This record gives sequence, C-alpha cells and structure tokens, in this order.
Amino acid sequence: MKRSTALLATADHPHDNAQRDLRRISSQRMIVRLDSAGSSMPLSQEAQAVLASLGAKGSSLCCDGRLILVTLASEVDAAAALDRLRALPGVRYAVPDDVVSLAVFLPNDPQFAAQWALKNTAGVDIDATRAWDQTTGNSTTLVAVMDTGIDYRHPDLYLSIAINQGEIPASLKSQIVDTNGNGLVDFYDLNSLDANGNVVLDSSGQKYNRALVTDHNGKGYIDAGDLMFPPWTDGTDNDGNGLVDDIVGWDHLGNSNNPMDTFGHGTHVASTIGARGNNGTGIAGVNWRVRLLPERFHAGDGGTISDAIRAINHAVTQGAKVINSSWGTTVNNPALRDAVDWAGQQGVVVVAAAGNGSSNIDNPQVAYYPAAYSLTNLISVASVDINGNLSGFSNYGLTKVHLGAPGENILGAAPGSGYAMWNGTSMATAHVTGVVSLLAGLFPNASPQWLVDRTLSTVRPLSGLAGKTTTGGMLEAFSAINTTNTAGPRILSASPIGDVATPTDRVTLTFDRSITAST
Ligand SMILES: [Ca+2]
Ligand SMILES: [Ca+2]
Ligand SMILES: [Ca+2]
Ligand SMILES: [Ca+2]
Repeated sequence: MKRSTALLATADHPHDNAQRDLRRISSQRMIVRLDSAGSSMPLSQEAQAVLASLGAKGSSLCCDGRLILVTLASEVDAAAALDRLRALPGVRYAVPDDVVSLAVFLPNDPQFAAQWALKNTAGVDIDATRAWDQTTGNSTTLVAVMDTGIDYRHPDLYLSIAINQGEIPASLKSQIVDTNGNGLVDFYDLNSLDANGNVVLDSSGQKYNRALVTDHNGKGYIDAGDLMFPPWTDGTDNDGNGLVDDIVGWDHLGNSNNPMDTFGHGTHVASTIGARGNNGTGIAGVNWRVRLLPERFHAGDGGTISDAIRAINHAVTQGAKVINSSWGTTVNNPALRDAVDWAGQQGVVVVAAAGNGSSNIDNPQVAYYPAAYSLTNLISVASVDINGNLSGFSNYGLTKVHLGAPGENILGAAPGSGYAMWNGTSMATAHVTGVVSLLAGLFPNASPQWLVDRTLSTVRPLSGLAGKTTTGGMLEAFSAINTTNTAGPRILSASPIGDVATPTDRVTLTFDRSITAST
C-alpha cells in the first residue's frame, strides 16, 4: 500500500533493527497502526488485555482510529512492550513515538557550542542557525577586513582569503581549473576542493592545479603564504593599480604584499565574519563562504588616517561589498569621512565599531569616527552581552549608533592555529559585517542603502538598547536574510483612491519611510 506521510514511512521495516528502536525510544509512548478503521472501541478485547497487562493506556490518534497512541506505565520495559504489541492480531506495526526537532542545522565545528553569539538557549543570540537554513554565504561576495592583517594560514581561514584575480599572471590563470565552480580563482581551486570543501580528482586520480603552486610553508595545504613566491608573484603590477603583487590583500602599514597578522585582532574579527563553517574545525563564522580581503593598516598600537584611507581605496577598487571597520578615532578628520562616503558611492557598506569608551558618541566632544559619521552606507555598532544588555565598555548614541551585536566573550581564531576570547565593539561589528555579507550574497545587486536599511529594519528590540541606539535593537541574522520577510516600506496612503470618475495618468503613494528606486 502507498504510505502517504513521513510518519507512516518510518514503519516500512518495523522489525529490522532492534538497536535502532531502543535508541529511538525516548519516552514510554508508542504509535500502533491497526489494520482497519476503528469504531468507538477500536481495540480488540485481546489488545485491551495486553494493554492492561502493560499498564498502558490507548487513545485514538488519527486516521479514523487506525493510529493509536499507547502510553506505557513508567516501569514497563518499552522494547518488550513493542514486541508484544507487534504480535497482536490486527496490528500492522508498532513504533516508538520519535522525537522530532525543528529543521535547524547545527554545524560540526567542535567549538560551536562556545559561540553564544550565534546560538544559545540561555540568553540572546543573532539567530544564525535559522539564517543558515536559508544561506551560508556566497563565495563570490568580497568583504574587506581593515585591521591588523589576517593569519591567512589559519586552518579555519585559509580557504576564504581572497585572491586578486587581476594580479594572477596570465600564464598561470589560463591553466587553473575552477574546481568549486564559482567563476573565480580561489583557494578551493588551488586545493582541488569543490564548493563544500570535498577533494575532487582529475581523470588520473590526481588533484587539480597541483602543478601550479607549491606548499612553500609546509602547512599541508595551499594558502596565501604559498602565493608570495614566483611564479605567483612576478614583480609586476599585473592589474595596474599601483601595487606590485597585491595578490592577497595588502599591508598598507609596511607597504608590502604580506598582510600577515601577528597581533591577533584582525584574525579574530575575520573569523567571526567568515571562519569556514561545518568543516569539523574550530568555530563557524557568520558567513561560511565569504571571500576575506586583508587590508592591514594597523599594528595593534596605532594606525594612521592616510593608511586607513589607502585601505578603503584598495578595498573598494578590489570590489568589496562590505568593509569591516573594527577601529576608530576620536578625531573628526574630513578626509576619512570623504573616503567612507566615496565607498558608499561605489556601492560599498562600511560597518564601524562604536568604540569602547562607555561614551555617548552623539556628543561631539567624545565622538568616535568613522562610527559617528552620518552617512547612508555606514552602520555603527554597539556591543551587547549574552543577556542583551549594553556592554559596560560600549559606546552608544541615540542618533549616531544604529544597533547592538554580541561583543563579550566572543570566541574567534588566533594567529597560529588556535582560538581566543575577545571583548569589544570590534567583535560586535564583525557579527554585523557577517550578516550584511550574507545579505549581499543573496542580493548581489542591492545598493548599500538597501543593505543597511534591511539590516537595521529587522533588529530584535531590546530594552537595554532603547534610547541608546537609533533602532533600539540588536542584530537578527534570520530576520535580515529571510527571503519571505516582507518588512519593506508600507503604503500609508494613495491618492486618488476608490472609483476614479475620469481617466488619470498619475497616482500618488505615501510610504511609511523614505524610499529609493532600489527599495
Ligand atoms: Ca573557484
Ligand atoms: Ca597590483
Ligand atoms: Ca604581480
Ligand atoms: Ca570551522
């Protein structure tokens, strides 16, 4: 007979695996399928006698009495009871009442449980797991990390480091097989991996692209450090952007093509945005597939506005969709403002830390930039703790700071191959960048203003952020990327309305917020 539901399908081979049955029995409840539809008394006298001997109660569950829910007394052995129920005449099958769970996918990264910011049951989180049911990222989305560099050899990061397509010598580029099929040369290809990180082999059983690059640093895989040798670096500015051999980001501080992080801040931030998820290693980033562009301009003890602006310029011209700015200054430098504004005109969102001074940055005396600039492509981020309270160290501002995100006890990657806990609005900012990059992956043609509006209009309201931020809420990944979300601008009124007596060539709509052509 045809079985029409998943529940019934579990009984196709009801007797074949006693061990499995035992594992499945999580309570003293079983579902019994009778051969024929029941009446007001669906169970035979024999069946009722068996139930009574098991201390069990039966009640009709479904399907004109064909499905009965049997609840055993607590002391009765459930496996033995199943056997007795199955032996009864007129019983087609008896199966444990299985536990079902929501379709939430938990990644296999061993330290995921410590990432309270992404998922927890005790406090607030950004609801990342529900977001991942819809998207874990798009491997063409480029995110710049303006920071202390990135440890591009880290096992949770090396696949996600962006390669400058224009700087790859043409003789190499023409030979590279795109093993993950995303149209770009990346570390998936150079390690002969498909989009899910599984090794793929050519017709002779060998890895693709293996002859094109050498594991110089002996990590056992190909990472950005292996591209800092000929023939990948050829002493030529192949893409003509003024920087020779900027193959994997740039070090604006040392004016070199090696953006290695030795301090740790940039590596941590990068991992919150884009550590490879579900790879059986370490942690999961908010975005599992993003391309991370290291823009090193800071050593941990200071950077300059001019290097920051150079980093913005490089990120924008490389095609970044989002720039993570987990840094700032109390000096209101108009050149920095102009650079951030220009990034917006080029289609780039800048996500900026509100700062860690416990200050109201609406006050120009203690403001923090770029977070305090009023620009439509800028998101300014405060830090919250696991209870959704504004962190004691976090800056805030009802007109300048937009939302909160987790920024305390955040586990992220550390230089080497380890992990470390950091606190700060830097960490909060990285979570927001992760979500904006997920959105940008789903909507590659969206304007910066749309991405910003979507992120801010889908926050989770928190009392601890009311009066402290423009939205009064914290980052909510699922609501932001939910493709069925209809929280767009609403029409408040239309004119004319009702029957229009004469032909008209215009209708005036009034929305609940200002809109642009991309809204
Ligand atoms: Ca590729
Ligand atoms: Ca170049
Ligand atoms: Ca070159
Ligand atoms: Ca991982």
